Amino acid sequence: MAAATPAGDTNAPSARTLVIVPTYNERDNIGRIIGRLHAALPHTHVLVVDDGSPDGTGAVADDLAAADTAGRIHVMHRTDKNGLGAAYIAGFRWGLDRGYHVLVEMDADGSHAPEQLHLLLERIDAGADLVLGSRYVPGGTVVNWPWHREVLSRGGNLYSRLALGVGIHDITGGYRAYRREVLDSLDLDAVASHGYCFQVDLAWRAVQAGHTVVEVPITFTEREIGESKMSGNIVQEALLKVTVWGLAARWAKLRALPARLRR
Ligand SMILES: Nc1nc2c(ncn2[C@@H]2O[C@H](COP(=O)(O)OP(=O)(O)OP(=O)(O)O)[C@@H](O)[C@H]2O)c(=O)[nH]1
Ligand SMILES: [Mg+2]
Repeated sequence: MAAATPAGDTNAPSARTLVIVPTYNERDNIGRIIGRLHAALPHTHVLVVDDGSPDGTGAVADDLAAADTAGRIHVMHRTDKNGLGAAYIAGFRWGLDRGYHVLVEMDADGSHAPEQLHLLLERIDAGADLVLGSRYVPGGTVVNWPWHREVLSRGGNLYSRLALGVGIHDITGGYRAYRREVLDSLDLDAVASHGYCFQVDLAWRAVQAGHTVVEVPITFTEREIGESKMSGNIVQEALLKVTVWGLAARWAKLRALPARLRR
């Protein structure tokens, strides 16, 4: 499974990279995104995690896998639509069981440019544990997003940064690369978040476990084809959970202070 990275290194962690792409009704996107990925980084493997898409995305992915003589494309078929978080957890387990060293999250809708994946992988190879593709650090951009989506996203990130007290600018973003040790160290069974909250949840767990989390600027482009699965429930879940985690962390810090300082 190890193949030379663009720099010709077969020992770098990124020589064994699995890109996990969760799909729900992405039949017109999935072939494009995998084609772009393999044009940019031919050595990467892909796992499509399809939740029984009614539009037949799963069958399209199967055809792509059968046609890839290099055996780089894999498909997991799940019967129920259980949200992005559950799909990623299943994908992580699959990849960890098969010995991949780096596990990447990437949307199918083209919002995350495969041509920029090397930026994330280079940081992993340089020693980072978790690399976040970030829209909100210098050099990061958002293309074609309606203004209300950007306001919501920026607001959610600002709130998370303040509530959790972490210096991460794009903790809700879903373009990231994990060194396998990060996922091995986390209790994946305990992660029950969906949507954006899932992203915050995992980054927060990684920070708390003492892993090195870094951000690299990316260009995020609004999906051109297919429908968004974003909903009000997803926003509510994130707001509530981030508040609870932030309060819990502050409470734990306070309790750790000697009694005389608390008075
Ligand atoms: N397997 C699986 N994939 C999902 C589910 N919900 C969303 N996805 C996929 O997760 C990725 C992100 O979903 P999007 O609908 O693009 O959500 P988003 O990026 O937050 O929203 P937009 O910015 O509006 O596109 C896409 O590849 C979706 O097909 C789900 O329940 N199961
Ligand atoms: Mg999207």
